Amino acid sequence: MTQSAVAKVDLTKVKPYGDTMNDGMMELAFTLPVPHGEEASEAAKLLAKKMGLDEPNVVYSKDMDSGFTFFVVYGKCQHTVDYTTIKVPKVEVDIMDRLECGQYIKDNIKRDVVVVGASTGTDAHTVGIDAIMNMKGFHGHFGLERYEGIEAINMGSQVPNEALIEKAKEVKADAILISQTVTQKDVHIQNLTNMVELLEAEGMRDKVILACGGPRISHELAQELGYDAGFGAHTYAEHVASFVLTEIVNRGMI
Ligand code: B12
Repeated sequence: MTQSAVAKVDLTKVKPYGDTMNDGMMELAFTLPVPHGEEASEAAKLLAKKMGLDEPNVVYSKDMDSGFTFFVVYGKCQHTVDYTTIKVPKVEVDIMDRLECGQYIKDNIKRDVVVVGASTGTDAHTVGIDAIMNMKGFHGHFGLERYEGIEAINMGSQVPNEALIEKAKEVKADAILISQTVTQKDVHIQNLTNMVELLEAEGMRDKVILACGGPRISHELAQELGYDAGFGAHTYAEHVASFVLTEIVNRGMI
C-alpha cells in the first residue's frame, strides 16, 4: 500500500480496503444449508446484499454433501466505523522482559512466585497454555518455566476446575492461569464463570490472581466474568508475568 493511499484515510469513516481507498471490498466465507447450484449462489448473493454488501459476487462455491454448500463471496461494504472514538479496555501494566521480571521478584517480592495453569473443562487445546508456561515458549519468547523466581505448574488440558483449584491450594498458588480456546455455544463463558463461582465458594477468590487467555478472550470479557485480567492473541509470557508480579506487589501479597 502506498503512503499516498494511507494519507487519504478518513479515520472517522473507515471501511474495508481492496485495491483502492474506500472501495469497501471484503470477502465473506460461509455455508448455507441448501444444495449446491444456481439457486444456492443466488441465495448467498441475496444474503450478502442484506448484510450491506453492494455488488456481491460468488467467487467460489463447493458442494459440502447432504444439501449444504460452502461459499466465498466478495462485495462492497457500504458501512463505515469511526475509528477515532474506539476505546478498547486493555491490561494496563508496564511490560518487563524475562530478565527484568526475575530482577523485579528479587527486588520487590523476595520469594518464589507460584503460578498454576491449565486449559480447563472439556477444552483439549494445549498449545495456548503451553506457549505461555512451557520452558521453550512461543515465537522466541520463553515461557514462565524459564523465569527465575517463578514456579510454573502447567496441568495440561481438559482439567476440571475443581482439580485446578485443588492444585492451587496444595502449592499455595499466587496466580491461576486458565486457557480457553473452544467457544462453541459459549462453553468458555460457562466454564470460566463456573471457575469464579467455585473459587468464591472456597473463599479463595480474593486470595489469588485470576487470569484467563485464548484467541477469543479479551480483557473486557475477562473482567465481566470476574477475572483480574484477560489476554488474547499475540500474548507472550512476559505480558502475563508482568501483570501477575505487579499485582502481587500492588496487593501486598508479599
Ligand atoms: C491445533 C488445533 C487443534 C488440536 C489441538 C492440539 C493441542 N495439543 O492443543 C486438536 C486437533 C486436538 C484440536 C481439536 C479440536 N479443535 Co481445534 N484447533 C487447532 C488450531 C488449528 C490451532 C490452535 C493453536 O494451537 N493455536 C496456536 C496457539 C499458540 O494460539 P492460541 O491458542 O490463540 O494461544 C495464544 C493466545 O490466545 C494466548 N493464550 C492462550 N491461552 C492463554 C492463557 C493465558 C493465561 C494467557 C495469559 C494467554 C493465553 O497466548 C497464546 C500465545 O500467544 C485451531 C485453528 C487455528 N488456526 O487457530 C483449531 C480450533 C481452535 N479448533 C477448533 C475446534 C472446533 C476443535 C474441536 C472441537 C474439533 C472437533 N469437532 O473435534 C476439537 C476440540 C475438542 C475439545 N474437546 O476441545 C476451532 C474452535 C472454534 C471455536 N471458536 O470454538 C478452531 C478455531 C478451528 C476452526 N476454525 O473451527 N484442535
